[in-house]
Amino acid sequence: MWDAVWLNAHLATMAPESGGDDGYHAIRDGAVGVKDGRIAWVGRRSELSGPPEDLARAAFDCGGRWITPGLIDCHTHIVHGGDRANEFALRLKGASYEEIARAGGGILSTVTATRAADARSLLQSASRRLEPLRREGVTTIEIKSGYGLDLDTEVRMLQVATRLGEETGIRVSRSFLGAHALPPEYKGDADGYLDLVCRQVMPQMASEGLADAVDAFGEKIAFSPEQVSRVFGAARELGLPVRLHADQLSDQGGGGLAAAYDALSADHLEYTTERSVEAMAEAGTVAVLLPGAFYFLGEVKRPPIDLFRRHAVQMAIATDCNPGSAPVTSLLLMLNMACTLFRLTPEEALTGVTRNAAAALGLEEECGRLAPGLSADFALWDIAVPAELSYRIGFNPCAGVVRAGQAV
Ligand code: DI6
Ligand code: FE
Repeated sequence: MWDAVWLNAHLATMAPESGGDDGYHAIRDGAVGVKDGRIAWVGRRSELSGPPEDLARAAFDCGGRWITPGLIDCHTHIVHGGDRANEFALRLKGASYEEIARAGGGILSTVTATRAADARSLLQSASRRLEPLRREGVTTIEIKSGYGLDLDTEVRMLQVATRLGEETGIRVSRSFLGAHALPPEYKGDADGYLDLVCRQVMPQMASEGLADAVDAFGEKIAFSPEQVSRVFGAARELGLPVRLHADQLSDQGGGGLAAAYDALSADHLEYTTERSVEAMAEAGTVAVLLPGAFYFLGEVKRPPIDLFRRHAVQMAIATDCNPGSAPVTSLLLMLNMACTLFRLTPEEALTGVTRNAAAALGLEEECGRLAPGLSADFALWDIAVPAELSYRIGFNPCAGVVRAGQAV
């Protein structure tokens, strides 16, 4: 006996094992059975083994709406203090993102604001940003540290991320991003800072179970490939998987570097070369595309989408929600931008915030598809066809969100 069954819905299962001849692996007039917070059965309503009241304690009529897996935002910096609206104004007057960063603004201004914020205010401001994502059907979110750059603040950020998940019921995957920028007290001493990151902060994160992965910002204005390698080597020793902010503003061989450490994902990738793409394909590293940052910084060089397709690298899409380069709190808008700016198909875009986003977090056996055994995370949509999710701008057709079998 199931706890509940959802009926009279079309299912975009996003699960190749469901068959179907499009990228949604759709089942028309389907049903989803749920038991103990997990999906027990997915299929056509006509193939149910009996009347719903014999199969489940509760039956929900979805009124012909669509069900997709709960959406997954696999790259965010949603926990942070302050904002950078002033820098936005400066950039509009002609200053570049890199110039602002080199002048001590950028990430470091958010570090100052985050260090000054207590856990309560960090939780409050992050909750406000999470709310619109939740209303758009997001049931899993990745959250990075990286605006503390000292032991106490980095720990506080990931504690707040953990709390955010506990209080909202949304699944939170946490990444330690100590190697995000060089803090002012280590100016001119990157090695000294990386000593702190690798010998003290990261081991403490690991022993307290505060991080699910380790991230780094590989860029001319951040950390070199050698420095990133050092961080990844330390992560490997602690048994933590890695991901990388790679090749966003210049080609640093970031995609290949991430792949060399079997990274779960390499993110941004505007300047990534075919060599790196091949290495990513070989390692199974997911390409996380961040069209909101591309848009907001007015970039013109697009990530090599055709190469990802040709080499069968999985593509995911995320908001990058951060105060400097992507003050974005709509994942649906990112679907639209992935299609309009990067020329993804609507099928690829939805795959990028479900199945492939789960893979980017190492959660492919937990969420991201409508398939038996996975967590019962799904979203209900008032749409006629799934492509509508990518097509509309500023319209939210989400009619309900279920996480682990419960409405959230
Ligand atoms: N993600 C990041 O971590 C950096 N860029 C990006 O897309 C910097 C974010 C920031 O400016 O605060
Ligand atoms: Fe980022």
